Amino acid sequence: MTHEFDVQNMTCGHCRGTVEKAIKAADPDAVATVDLATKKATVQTSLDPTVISEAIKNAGYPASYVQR
Ligand SMILES: [Cu+2]
Repeated sequence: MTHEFDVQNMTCGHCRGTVEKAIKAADPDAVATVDLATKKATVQTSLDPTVISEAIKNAGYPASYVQR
């Protein structure tokens, strides 16, 4: 499943890398695209999306799941 998240507080490539790492730590098999301009993360994962948004939050970037 592909899920979309709004991610706050991302300002630069470093933030983006941190968010990507957090997603990969939660699910090593995830395919993640993090867009700085739109502040969105698109994540292909078999995990529950709340697990992913929690992982992003714990990395310091408040994330909310965008229902589709
Ligand atoms: Cu940054």
